[in-house]
Amino acid sequence: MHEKSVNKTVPNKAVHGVAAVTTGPIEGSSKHYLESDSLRIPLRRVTLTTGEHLDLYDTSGPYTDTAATIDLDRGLPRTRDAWERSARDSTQLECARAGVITPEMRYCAVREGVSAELIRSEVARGRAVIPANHRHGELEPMIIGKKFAVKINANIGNSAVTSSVAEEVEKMVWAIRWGADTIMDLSTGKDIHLTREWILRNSPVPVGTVPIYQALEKVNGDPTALTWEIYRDTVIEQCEQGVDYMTVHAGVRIGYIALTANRVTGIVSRGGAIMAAWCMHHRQESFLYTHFDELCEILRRYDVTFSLGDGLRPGSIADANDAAQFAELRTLGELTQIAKAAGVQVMIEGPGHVPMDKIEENVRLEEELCDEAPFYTLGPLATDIAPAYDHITSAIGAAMIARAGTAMLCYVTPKEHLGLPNRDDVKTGVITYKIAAHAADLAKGHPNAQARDDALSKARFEFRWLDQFALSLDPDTAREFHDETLPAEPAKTAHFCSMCGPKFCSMRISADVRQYADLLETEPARTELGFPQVRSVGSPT
Ligand code: IRN
Ligand code: FE2
Repeated sequence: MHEKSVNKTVPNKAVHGVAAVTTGPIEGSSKHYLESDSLRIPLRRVTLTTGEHLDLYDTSGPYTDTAATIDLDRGLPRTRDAWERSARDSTQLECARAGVITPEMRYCAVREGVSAELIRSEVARGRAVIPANHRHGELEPMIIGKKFAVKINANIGNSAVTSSVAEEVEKMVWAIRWGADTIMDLSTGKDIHLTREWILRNSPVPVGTVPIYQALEKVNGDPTALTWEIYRDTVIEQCEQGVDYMTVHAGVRIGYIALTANRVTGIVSRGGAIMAAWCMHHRQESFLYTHFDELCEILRRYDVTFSLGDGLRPGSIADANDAAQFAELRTLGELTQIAKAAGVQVMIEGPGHVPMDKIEENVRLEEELCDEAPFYTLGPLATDIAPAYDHITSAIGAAMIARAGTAMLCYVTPKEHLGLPNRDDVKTGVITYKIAAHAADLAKGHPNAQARDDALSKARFEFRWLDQFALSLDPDTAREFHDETLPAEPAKTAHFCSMCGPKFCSMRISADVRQYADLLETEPARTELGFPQVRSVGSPT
């Protein structure tokens, strides 16, 4: 039922459809590039009405260039193919260990505002990953690790019921416009290979997948008919296309399944449930676990990063931090060692649904068991009682877990538990998660994070409405809300808004307070009230 609206927004024109998604610069920003050693790193420049500007990390790809459009058939230029090839036969992890700084590392260093050496050492230590398949030439590399800005992932992809290829590419472009650092194509319906091909050829951000979904399509949805060979061939097919990271639920071992028997919500992971069904039917250990070495060999060849899946994550507050969840985590730790020994980059997926008091333990255990491999969590939702608002229930947990050291957050949209997200849900999910990630960056003292808050606060205090919009995560909605009551142009510099009206605006009265202070006639009077000796009215500093 809820899927209906999706098909209405964009005509189902399959591959050759004309994109209906917004491209071109974000309101109040323009695209710039930083040239550094033959690399061209994008940034988003917010030019303020004061003449100053602020440069922001830019995930949006060429789509926010002036007059940019989506050209589905042509795809993005494969700029990365021309980069020096030293890293082409090995992984970022192997290069980092050998002391080699790759172009991808230099690219990430400029984006993060840190030294390339810090990037290299964090990758070498396995505490950060650069998901970058050798075959994803369209990629603008990025790094995931707790020393760097907290990243967010947006899940897109069709289901058997709804959505076309063009729509999925549009969702990707839309998600990165608002700040998604990576996207995952979770398509399960028809045209899986084609959908992924078009997403990859048009995506400047890393693309992740869950290969077991496509493998299941190949056996017509019957988990018991899966085989290692079918799975392996699917992984190779996706590696060849350029997928940058893959969720592999290899920690769901047959012996752990009974631990979920008394849970309130059993196994909620799709991949986890599929593998549990296979193990129980065949009464055999998971082929993902028994063939893990071979899987490492394949991923190493392309430098595809493992995202070790949390197939036994808690799907309800009642099940958080239980024996099944932590048994799997221990196995993920063991697999992390194997993957890293094989030169493959690894991150670890985490929950799920977790009450606030049990969140930190998840990070502590993950770091201990998995040798600080980057943690990548789905929320977690801090309560179960708000379907239709699970972007919020989960952003609460996401902010907390990111502050505790999680490197990437998988977004949750308002449609979670209810239906496939449409374009608006994707934007809401991304903006909500940017809030969680940025709040964590601030608390962690990440360089650059606070500059944006300070600039916005200053604009707010000085009634520079246009600057306030431009600096916000969602300028369009901020302006729309403001203009709902005060649409006239002069209101863009007015010293009040319709929330309090002119007489009750605390910021305006606060400016008066400063003026009164400046009118205090004698220095002793100033000193008595504790004001500094000299200051200028409305000084922005
Ligand atoms: C992230 C952390 N834990 C799970 N995820 C995401 O959930 C994962 O990256 C992928 O997008 C999706 C996999 O869902 P299942 O198959 O585990 O339900
Ligand atoms: Fe859930």
